[in-house]
Amino acid sequence: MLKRILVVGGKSCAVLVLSLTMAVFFCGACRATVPAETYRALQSRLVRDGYSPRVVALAFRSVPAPMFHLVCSTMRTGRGTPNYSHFVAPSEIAAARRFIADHRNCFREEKAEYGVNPEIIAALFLVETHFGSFTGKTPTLPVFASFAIMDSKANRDRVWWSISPQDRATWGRGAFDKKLLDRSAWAYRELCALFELQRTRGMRVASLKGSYMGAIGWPQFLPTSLVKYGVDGNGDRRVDLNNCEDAIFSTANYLRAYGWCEARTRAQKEAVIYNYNHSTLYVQIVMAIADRTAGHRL
Ligand SMILES: [Ca+2]
Repeated sequence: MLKRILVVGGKSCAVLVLSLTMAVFFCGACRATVPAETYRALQSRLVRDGYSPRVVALAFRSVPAPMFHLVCSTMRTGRGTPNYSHFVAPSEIAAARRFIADHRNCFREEKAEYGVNPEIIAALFLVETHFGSFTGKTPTLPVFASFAIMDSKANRDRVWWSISPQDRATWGRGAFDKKLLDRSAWAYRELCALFELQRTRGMRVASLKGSYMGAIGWPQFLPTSLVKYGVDGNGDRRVDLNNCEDAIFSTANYLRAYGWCEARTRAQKEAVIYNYNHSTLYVQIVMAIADRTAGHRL
């Protein structure tokens, strides 16, 4: 069956336990009263960029106070290297094989249309969310709104004086400001993608939830990737990355767009996965899972 690309897109981040812990923590911060001026400049910018004033106002009506703790946590230095090694435990490889077997029909259709091997999709889902078990409960819009308002010096000052003296010394104010300004620009693009999803696909962006860095669904796509690569895999004319079939087709679409099907050498395949998450360790573990999961029959 030909699947309809509702074009809506992807990517990840994953330390699952950390995600969950932080999601609970940050949701707690969501109940504070929000002064009207907090997001005023951000809302005005969205309207200037062409989004409906009514839609923007409605979306921000229940947005909680900025998650300064979240922003601060991303500016801590000296954080440890993530450990992905448990993902290649025999029980995890067995789970990946079982996942492919349980969704054999969907993978057959995906393979016929996109040509992406199931084991690489299964490996990504395993590392990202353990096959949809940990997609995150942090409201997505407030995450991007919190980073987007870091274009204000007053907001950066607040983060600066909330991180430790050691972190301030490691960063230096110039590099710290540059990093947060880059994050602000990134978050604004993602915020625009959310409103694009609402405008073109009717998604209710105010109700979207995901990781504490704004990644959504089984494959942990960012909104910009959802816009570009989201695919309706189950034929209900919606793209929902918390639906397994939609997640499989969307991830296949993403990988094909980044050249997976033309990649012949190991290095070429690794380069495709690197686009998904800019971490060499991540790439190595995803490839290792796929290697060990290969050999199934569709
Ligand atoms: Ca669907």
